[in-house]
Amino acid sequence: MATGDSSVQVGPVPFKDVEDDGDMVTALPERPSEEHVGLVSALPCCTIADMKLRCYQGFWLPEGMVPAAAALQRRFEPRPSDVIVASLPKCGTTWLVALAFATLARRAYPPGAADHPLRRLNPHQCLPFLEGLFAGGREGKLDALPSPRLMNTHMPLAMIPGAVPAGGGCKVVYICREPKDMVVSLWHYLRRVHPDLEFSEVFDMACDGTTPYGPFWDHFLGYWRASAARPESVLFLRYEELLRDPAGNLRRLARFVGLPFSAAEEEGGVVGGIVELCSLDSLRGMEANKAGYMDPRVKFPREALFRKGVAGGWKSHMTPEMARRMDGVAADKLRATGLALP
Ligand code: PAP
Repeated sequence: MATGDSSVQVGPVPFKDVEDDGDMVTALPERPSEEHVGLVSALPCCTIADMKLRCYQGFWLPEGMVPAAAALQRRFEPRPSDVIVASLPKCGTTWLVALAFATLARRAYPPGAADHPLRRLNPHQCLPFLEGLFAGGREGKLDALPSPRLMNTHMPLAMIPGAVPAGGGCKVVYICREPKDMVVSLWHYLRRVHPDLEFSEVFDMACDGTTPYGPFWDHFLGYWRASAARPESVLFLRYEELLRDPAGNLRRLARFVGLPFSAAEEEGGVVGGIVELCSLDSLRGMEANKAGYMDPRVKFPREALFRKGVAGGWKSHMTPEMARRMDGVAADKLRATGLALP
């Protein structure tokens, strides 16, 4: 399905501008299609806030995404110039998506431009969501996009083996977050639609590895190991580092994708302009992020993506015992891997 690489660098274009399905750009399929029901229903199942998860090859995927995982494994063929933004939900996806889009598209859209796509679209509407397209049989839409394509996924690396095979593939930028903050963020998000959801329920599932796309440790590790083995193909970023030094990490990102900021851009304030455009306050203030839903069927408001945006918020949600338990799970699973969490 992959087409030849375009030598003319015109991408990335805001996906919503070329996608005719309106708000379905960010939508998840709720159920697997008829032809996949047999495959999916045989898998172990659990439920979080009405969302059915199925354990597929060791990862707990929203059940509508299982066929997408199988299809991605079989059919995803990246172009060498592609960039994939990857993350577990609630680890800083929206922020990284915005930063990556603003960086790769800065020639067409300087950060100060009044018509910048991030001033009229939610960041997620700017990128195709890989599994959303593959789940709905709409992956052909990727073929029509100009290079370089910028895409987004929550899938573990094991589900997109074509992304970084030895000696080929494309570039992947991953963002990792302190898992205690991730679980707090996930709970706040889910309770916008399920107000009775107990924090302890989401916490227990995270410790058991059964939150969406988890276990979190295996998700982190897949990308971590690939970044250690092929640093030119996988950039492993951390939410806490991005908070501490957004400009420094943005420069890393730009160098990694082969578009380092020039001296003229540095002098012209482009780095600061992108950091400012993509800051939590800036994005939260955009009309496109104040109204509307991530998915017209499941009413998660877009504004729920922009909450506190801090490191260490877990301290006001977890008892010391809960924190010890989750730290213990992470330490146990990550022991001797070289991956340390903040
Ligand atoms: P997603 O996976 O559903 O897209 P994601 O963007 O990864 O969600 O996570 C949302 C978290 O990122 C929220 O964290 P919190 O609940 O702990 O506050 C949100 O506030 C934070 N976030 C979103 N945009 C930004 C930003 N521009 N800068 C810093 N943090 C951000």
